[in-house]
Amino acid sequence: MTIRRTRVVATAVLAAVALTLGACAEDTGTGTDAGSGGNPSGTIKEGLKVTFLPKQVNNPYFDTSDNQGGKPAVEEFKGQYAQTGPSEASPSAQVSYINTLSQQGTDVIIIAANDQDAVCGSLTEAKAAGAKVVTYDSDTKPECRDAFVNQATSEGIAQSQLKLISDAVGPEGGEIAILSATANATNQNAWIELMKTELAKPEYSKLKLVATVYGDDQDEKSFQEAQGLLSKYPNLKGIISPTTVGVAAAARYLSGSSYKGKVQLTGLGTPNQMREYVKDGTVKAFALWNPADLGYLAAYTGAALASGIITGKEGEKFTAGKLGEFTLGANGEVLLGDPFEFNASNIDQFNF
Ligand code: RAM
Repeated sequence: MTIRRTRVVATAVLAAVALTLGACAEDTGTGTDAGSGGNPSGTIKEGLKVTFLPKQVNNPYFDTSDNQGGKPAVEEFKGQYAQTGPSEASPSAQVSYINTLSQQGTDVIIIAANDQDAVCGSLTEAKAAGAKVVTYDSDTKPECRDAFVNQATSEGIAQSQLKLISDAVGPEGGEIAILSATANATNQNAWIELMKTELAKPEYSKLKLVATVYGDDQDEKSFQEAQGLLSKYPNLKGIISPTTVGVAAAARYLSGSSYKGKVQLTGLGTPNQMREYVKDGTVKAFALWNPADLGYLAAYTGAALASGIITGKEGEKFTAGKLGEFTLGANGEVLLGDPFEFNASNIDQFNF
């Protein structure tokens, strides 16, 4: 199911578009640099070897982005799809996988980086060996890859998370905490910094961030960290968990505890993992984008690079199959869209 782009804050519009299929690709570039190095009228080469390297395998979020988004895209342009990666999202765990992909002559490596620096050396070697490197979900430093496919702006994600917890906690406010993924995750760290900026706004003056803890995108550790937050901060009113693994684990903990419905929880979750907790009253609303669209767009971005249609410069344009035309923004960034809000009224319409 494709989620049409819409702002999480525009709830009236949300309800109306929740079921609308079809995507409207957005222009993200300035258009001032026409991207002289690319060939916009070129076509995607057949037979490209495209491999996805997520933060970790066996995470439903990445199963959806890669197997339900990346794979169909690669099949559309007649390439060879694969997914590989570590079972734990630790900073250097992806290095040996990158080296192997490089040795195998992989044309496109699509990576959600566990650390913005730790994978840079091996990615730079892979690029020197001829691979095109696309980051998706979680970026590296820009010089280590050719393009970054961002699921939504970091500002938009931070704003949605704060609005959701503020609405759930209510006007009295109180103490809140963040349960994140790994301490090195580029994406979560960017969102957390911007959540802190957002918290300084007058409308959130009654919310007080008392702790940020890390569940490392492991279910059991995330569960324990949620439990630990409640024992350490008995007045806690809400938790934001901007990770699909963390928010599902925290929901399971709260749902089976006396805090259910009293301590509010929001975050970034998949509808399938969160459905039961929305229905049992543990969670009022949470957000995400469509991970399959993210993987689909990342595959087409890599293919456009490997086919010389784009080179990674701001202003270059390419077509990403059913998602339409995209324009590269500053630092080779391609933007998928806006975060989307899931709640009791729409969660049954989604299956991922
Ligand atoms: C987890 C990962 C991923 C993040 C989502 C929201 O699956 O940490 O990087 O984007 O949550």
